[in-house]
Amino acid sequence: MKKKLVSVLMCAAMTATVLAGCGSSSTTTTTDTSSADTSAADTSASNAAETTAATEAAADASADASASGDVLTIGFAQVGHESDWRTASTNSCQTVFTAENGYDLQFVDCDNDSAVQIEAVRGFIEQDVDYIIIDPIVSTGWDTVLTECEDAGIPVIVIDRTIDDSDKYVSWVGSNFKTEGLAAGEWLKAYAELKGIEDINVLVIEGSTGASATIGRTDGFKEIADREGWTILDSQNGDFTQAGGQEVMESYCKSYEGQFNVVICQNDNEAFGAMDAMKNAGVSYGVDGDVILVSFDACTAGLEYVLSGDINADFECNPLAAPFVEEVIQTLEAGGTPEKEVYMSEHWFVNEDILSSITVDGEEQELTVVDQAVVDAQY
Ligand code: GZL
Repeated sequence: MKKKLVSVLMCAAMTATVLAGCGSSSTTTTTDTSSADTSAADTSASNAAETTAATEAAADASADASASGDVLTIGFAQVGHESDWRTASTNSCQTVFTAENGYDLQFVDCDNDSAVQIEAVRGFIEQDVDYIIIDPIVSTGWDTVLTECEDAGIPVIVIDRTIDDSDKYVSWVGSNFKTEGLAAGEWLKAYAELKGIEDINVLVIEGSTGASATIGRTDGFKEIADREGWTILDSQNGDFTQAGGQEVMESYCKSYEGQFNVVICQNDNEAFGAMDAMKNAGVSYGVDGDVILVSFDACTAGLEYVLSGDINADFECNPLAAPFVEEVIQTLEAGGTPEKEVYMSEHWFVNEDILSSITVDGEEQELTVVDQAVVDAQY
């Protein structure tokens, strides 16, 4: 018998933040807060404030649960521990779904193994948890186990990466990965024009094969590359890890010596590895180098490299989904219907103050020049 909260306050701030600009394009808009005219530090602070408001509102409700003795058991099947982004994502959930907030979090690190992740979800069904959270390692192969969750009467909330072969889940909270890829392409086009760079020869270090983040970023960037006639010399899997990024970049430095002037890393940890490989191969990169280096995630360490000029531009993917997942759960507990899609707010970070915005999918989106305050405010 599932434990139900006896008394649940509706969250005071039922906000699912959808930014009109900065990388979010949503088919489900409940709150539209544009950050187009505020600095990133202010916006990061306002995002933090929104997150805090969401957390406080939901925590008030869940604190009632704790006080009344009702505890919600949450099963969370996490991708793994491959990157700084993943650590921030895990920390977000472990900070929100605590005993004092009225939760019992059953956390499984699936170590980037899809079979382990499917079995972790089956384990949650056997445990008869109240809710299941999944960050899907890959986007397919989910309908069978999601049907088992549905048959067991356990609501599923998907975060971050998407599930593309089943809709048997209540809500998805995450980012538009294709928009991130498009933004990287549009920035590169505008940047190259300003710098008078005509020939663009790109090497891509992709994320994990089959991950929707990889698929979206690859498709988005390639759309601009095809439109602009750029050459993508190669595109290989670096598995979202620093070791993977270094290994692929070492191979690229041998195979494409002197042929490339742009490297796209699909997350910061790959970029850290690629920097080591290029340094060892005597290839200069960044604002003062021969190779333009672009990354995704914009974790704190990534923004430090943007500040130093080692990374030219970093396209954020926001890992702090847990407060919005808690709002979904509290809505369900109160008998409400949560949004099916909740898009996180994101920013595009650059080193040089030579371009104020780019146009992505017809929307003008602000670029944020990184300073120490921006780094300090990051996740
Ligand atoms: C994107 C997320 C990706 C990050 C990587 O939402 O799934 O996985 O970009 C992480 O850092 O490994």
